[in-house]
Amino acid sequence: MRIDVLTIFPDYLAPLELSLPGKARAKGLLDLHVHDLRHWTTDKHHTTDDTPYGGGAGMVMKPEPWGAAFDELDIDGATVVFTTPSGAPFTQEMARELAGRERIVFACGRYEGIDQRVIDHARTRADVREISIGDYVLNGGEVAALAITEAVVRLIPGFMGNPESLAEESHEDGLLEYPVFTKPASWRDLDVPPVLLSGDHGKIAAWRHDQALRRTAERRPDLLHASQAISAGDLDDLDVRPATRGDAGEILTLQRACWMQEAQANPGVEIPALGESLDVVRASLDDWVMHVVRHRGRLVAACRGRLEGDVWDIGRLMVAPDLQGRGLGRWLLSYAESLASTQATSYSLFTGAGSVENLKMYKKAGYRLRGEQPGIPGAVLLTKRRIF
Ligand code: 6GU
Repeated sequence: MRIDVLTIFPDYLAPLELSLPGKARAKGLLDLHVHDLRHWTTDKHHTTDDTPYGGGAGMVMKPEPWGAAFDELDIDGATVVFTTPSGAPFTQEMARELAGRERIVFACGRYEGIDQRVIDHARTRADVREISIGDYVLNGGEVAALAITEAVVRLIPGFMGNPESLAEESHEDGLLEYPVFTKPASWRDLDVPPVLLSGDHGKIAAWRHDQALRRTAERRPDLLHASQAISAGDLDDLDVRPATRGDAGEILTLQRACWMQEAQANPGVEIPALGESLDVVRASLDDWVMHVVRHRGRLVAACRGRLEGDVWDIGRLMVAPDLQGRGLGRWLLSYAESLASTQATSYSLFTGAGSVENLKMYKKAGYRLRGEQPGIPGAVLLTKRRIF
């Protein structure tokens, strides 16, 4: 594989000479070239930026040096990666795909970005990707090019001594990695989990899978598919998506079915979800982020959330009565948490003071009782701090 990096800070890419990419170069698997974009400027100040047409803050990278660099580096047929915070999020899947390319050219943007015509022009000559490495802003795309290169190069066939260790790593099977331990078996009064010393490989594999699931549910519920919450094999093909107005009728039907048992568990308590009309349910979809779960077309579960100050308020967590008790509600709760906007620092929800099963599940999921829910006699408020 040949990689070219175009940047106005070539020194930033010095680490590429080291460690993993360095090893790949030594093995002859990687031919790496870092170029200073200023080489293709024509004025004596080596200018690479200018003010934006239409006004606005910051500077924009001018097209001419990029064009000249693309011509000299002959990008035709290559994969050109523009690193930009407005790109598509970089994933392990993308790394795998890029590892199969003959030639990658990284174009590292600085300032407020690169003149759009540079990207449009590159598209006529090369396979263009605009990639971001996360939801935060760096001063330039150099660190991103470094990160992407490291993730890609270690996947080049023949690079890794032990290809199995690639397959077992975090994200490859869609779950976070399980915790790992080494000798000594006891250290500062902390013991290695006994199952790992048992020699029972079946038990060890089951424990690791369980740990991976727990971690993923806690830290990255967005990676979990609902079917992983369900142990009985007959409930695959779950489809989760944002609710639309067309779902309102089925939501109303399901919520009446689900809150009926709440009415029985909390005699005399007024339950908002039971009394609502179709119009109220329909209108609520504009005020809440509601998602519905379908199993082979049937609406079987739903939940909703919205921001109240810095609290992500979760509600209408419902699972069809015939499908309860399989972990779907627990999964849906972490899914509802994962929908929280970035400003949320905690989650809140309420349930009937007499809803023993709900309370058990919420407490297990880390929620603490905060007393009565204001405005709804007989209901209790539960909250949980968000872990970032
Ligand atoms: Cl690729 N570039 C910049 N400047 N900031 C970023 C990024 C890239 N990815 C996340 N933040």
